[in-house]
Amino acid sequence: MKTIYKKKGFWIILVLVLAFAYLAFGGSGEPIEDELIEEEEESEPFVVMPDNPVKMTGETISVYNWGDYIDSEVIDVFEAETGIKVIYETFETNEDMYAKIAMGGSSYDVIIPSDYMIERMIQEELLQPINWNNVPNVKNIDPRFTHESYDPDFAYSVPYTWGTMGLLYNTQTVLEAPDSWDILLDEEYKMDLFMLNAPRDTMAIALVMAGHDLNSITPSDLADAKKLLIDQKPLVLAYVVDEVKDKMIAGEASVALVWSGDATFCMSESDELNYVVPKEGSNIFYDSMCIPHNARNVSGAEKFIDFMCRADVAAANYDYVGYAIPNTAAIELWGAEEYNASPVNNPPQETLDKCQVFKYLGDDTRLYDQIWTEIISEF
Ligand code: SPD
Repeated sequence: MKTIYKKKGFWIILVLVLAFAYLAFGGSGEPIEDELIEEEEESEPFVVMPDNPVKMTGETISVYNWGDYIDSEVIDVFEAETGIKVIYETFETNEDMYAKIAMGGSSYDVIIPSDYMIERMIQEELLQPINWNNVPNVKNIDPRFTHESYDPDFAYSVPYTWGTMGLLYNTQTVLEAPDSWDILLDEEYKMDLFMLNAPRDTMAIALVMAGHDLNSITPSDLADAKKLLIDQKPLVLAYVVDEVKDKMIAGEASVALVWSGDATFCMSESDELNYVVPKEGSNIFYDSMCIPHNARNVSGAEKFIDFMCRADVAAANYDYVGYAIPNTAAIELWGAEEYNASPVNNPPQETLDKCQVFKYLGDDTRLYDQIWTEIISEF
């Protein structure tokens, strides 16, 4: 069996122990009290590539997912186990994904939208119900994440990841830990802030900053949010999505509006970064696997979704992607204690109580889109 997935922690400990033994007793047999050699983190396997991959069958499935949101080696294992080729495409925002599907020109077998977009796509009959008999690994999904408001009958969506929006900040330049969104308007961080290039998400935070509900459709609330974002523009270094991770790790700005999974990833790469969900409240989101109404290979889609719900696969994928997962068996396998110790994965109840899920806003969505276009076009 060829090992392809590695859990952080195990190998690093082994390497450190061996390094210590060598340094302490190597050569002369005398203990040496110098510092240990630090090695790159390695880890133990979660999922293995089969020794004898099945022959490719000619069958394909097309998967449409967010950028940087799957471990490509998971896809390799799926192909080797099933003989089904995965055609994989990515999008940056729910709105981009929706536009492509709603236009009707393209057909995908599996897509991974967020809550409010799932609600919209169910209403518009762009998704098909899932046959749970063909997705037995759904048993691994924590019931706390099923029957959510956007899919109350738990018929169309299989939870993939979840998280919050918050501030990722550099502790070397932001000396006092922020607890408020107000830092996003602080002149001290002029050209030192990244904002998300995602209309619904960024508008929601602007609404909260202006003292309004993050699902508001009241024109005067939206006008306040728009003004706030336009006034903020001189402070913004860039509106970004996935690029925010490399940029924050490289220390290019002090503060960024991010999704929590990206914060987890960045914090695993840099000790200088920290994450907070501001006291005024925020968004909690759920991204879920769905089968579009016009999927060509429904049975392949079900196999893929079932595979992604397998404990070993979801654990491996979490290890790579960093977003919190709703898969109890995978969390156990990855290490529940370490997983739950992260306040990013496991926010305190008082934080969660201040977070809201986005609702689909019907025709008023157009107001958001118009405002966002004006904000971005003037950048
Ligand atoms: N790099 C992919 C990030 C996907 C995050 N989804 C968040 C959705 C919030 N509405």
